[in-house]
Parts: sequence; C-alpha cells; structure tokens
Amino acid sequence: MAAGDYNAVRDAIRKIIPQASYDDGSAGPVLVRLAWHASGTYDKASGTGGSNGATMRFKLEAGDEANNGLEYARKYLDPVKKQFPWISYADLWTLAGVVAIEYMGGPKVDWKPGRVDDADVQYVPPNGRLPDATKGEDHIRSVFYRMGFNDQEIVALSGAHNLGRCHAERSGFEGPWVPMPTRFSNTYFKLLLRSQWIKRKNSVGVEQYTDEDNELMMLPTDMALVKDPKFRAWVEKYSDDKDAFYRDFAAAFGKLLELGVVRGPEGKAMRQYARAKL
Ligand code: HIF
Repeated sequence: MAAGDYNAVRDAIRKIIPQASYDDGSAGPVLVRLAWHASGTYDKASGTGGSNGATMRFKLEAGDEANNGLEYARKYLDPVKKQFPWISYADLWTLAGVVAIEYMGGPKVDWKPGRVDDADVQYVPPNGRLPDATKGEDHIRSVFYRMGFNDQEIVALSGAHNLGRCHAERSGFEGPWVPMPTRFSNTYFKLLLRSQWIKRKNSVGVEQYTDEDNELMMLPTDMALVKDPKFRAWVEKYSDDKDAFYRDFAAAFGKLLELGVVRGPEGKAMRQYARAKL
C-alpha cells in the first residue's frame, strides 16, 4: 500500500468500527471521543496541547482520569497502525474520529493530514485541561474559550453527545443520551428541550439527570446548555434545523482537530518548539 493513501486508511478504519462484543456493537463513539480528547487539550494563549504530537501515547496523558476508557479506542486502531505504519498516531486518531462520524450517518468533516509524532513526554499538556462533567456553564465556557471556540461552536460540538454512552467505571456517569447511540442525528438537542429530566443518583451514587424511565441520561454540563439563555438559543436552533446543525458541527469539529497544528509549506505539521515547550 502506497504511503500517503489515506483512502486506504479510511477503509481500514471503517472495517474496525463494527465490534460485536463492545458497546452497542460499535467502536464508533469511542473513536470520536479519542479524536476530541487528543485535540481538546489545546491552549490558545500558550500554543500548547492539541492533537499534533499524539502526546496521549504517554502514560502521563493517557492516565488523566478524563481519558479513562480511551485505551479501547487506541487498541482498536492498533491493527490499522500496523497495516499503515507510515501514518502518524496523531493523524490516525483524528482521522478515525472523522471516519466514525461519517460512518454513523454524520456529516463529512474536513480533515487534513500532516501531524507528526515527534513530541516527547515533556510536551504532554497538564492533566485537567479537559472538561469536568459535574460543572456548569462557566466551566464549559472557560474550557472551550481557552481553545478558541465561541458559544455557537460549543453548542454545535455538543451534539456529539448524540453518540455513545457513559460508563460508571470510566467517568462515574452511566447510560446513553439518546435511544440510538450509534446514529448521528440532532435527537440530543430535541431530547434536551422536550424531556423531563430528573436529577437522580445512579448505581454508583453519582448525580446525573435521567428520563422518567431511567433509560436515557444527561450530564450536568449537558443541562447547562438549556439553563444558560445564550446556549439555549443555539440548542433550539439545532433542534429545529438539522441541516444547520450538520453544517455547523462539521465546521466546529474540523476546527477542533486542527487546533495547534501549524503547517509548513508542504503541509507537514511543525512543532513550534519555542512556544510549545512546557
Ligand atoms: Fe463527551 N463525555 N464531554 N464530548 N463524549 C463522555 C462521552 C463522550 C464531556 C463529558 C463526557 C464532548 C464534550 C464533553 C463524546 C464526545 C464529545 C463522557 C462519558 C463524559 C463524562 C465517558 C464514559 O464514561 O465513558 C464534557 C464535560 C464535555 C464538555 C461539555 C464534545 C462535544 C459533545 C467536544 C464531544 O465531541 C463521545 C462521542 C462520548 C461517548 C464515548 C463512548 O465511549 O461511547
């Protein structure tokens, strides 16, 4: 297989998404979460963090409790990396998120290759940069503004919680947000607005919001999107207008994967050593 044949890599990723013995038969959602957590450590002010360098290869970052469970996503991608050793982990993890979104019926997200795995352990961003689901709108804003997102982009991105589920042993929360957690759609927004959400302690004693049947859930951070009037206006928009959601989600998720990726003339990512050193 020729080096640089990203379509062949996309095909190989599509093949590992169905996983009969894993959550809802699919590795898709956890691959989306890996792409986001690899990128969401970015800090605009210092230029540190982000997907370039694939610093989650190091225990120091993989062991951040926010990354619990992502070992499954990395493990599912191992055979793909073996088949295409020329692709960097940083490119593979971000590309897998994009392929998984499309596979599950979501929009096509623009993705550019060129990230490199040149970072050593000293480039691992500090633990604690990823969001804490027990918090509210101020926390969400401080985390996503740090990356350079605005309120509209935050809500558009949040539609990704249409995918997958929470696992008590990983985050303390449990359950899916929507009835079909391996299909991309704007159901998450519709449910946020329409259902009665009841604050309850789950099986491990952690407070979360559940529907009447205790089958679906919302995190405290999800509920903040309907409590805060500025966020809520976008939740209403995306609940009514699926096309607008798909378009804005694709733009925001594409932006997320590019955070901190500074490209040289040939498209190869360059590490800004002077700024990135922590
Ligand atoms: Fe998540 N997210 N996320 N998230 N997330 C979880 C699971 C997924 C937050 C917390 C959690 C985004 C933002 C935030 C996905 C994708 C995205 C879990 C459950 C928690 C606690 C983990 C587990 O127990 O396995 C918080 C606080 C966020 C800021 C508001 C993004 C927008 C929604 C950026 C995003 O894309 C996906 C996909 C999952 C499901 C993973 C799975 O294993 O099924």
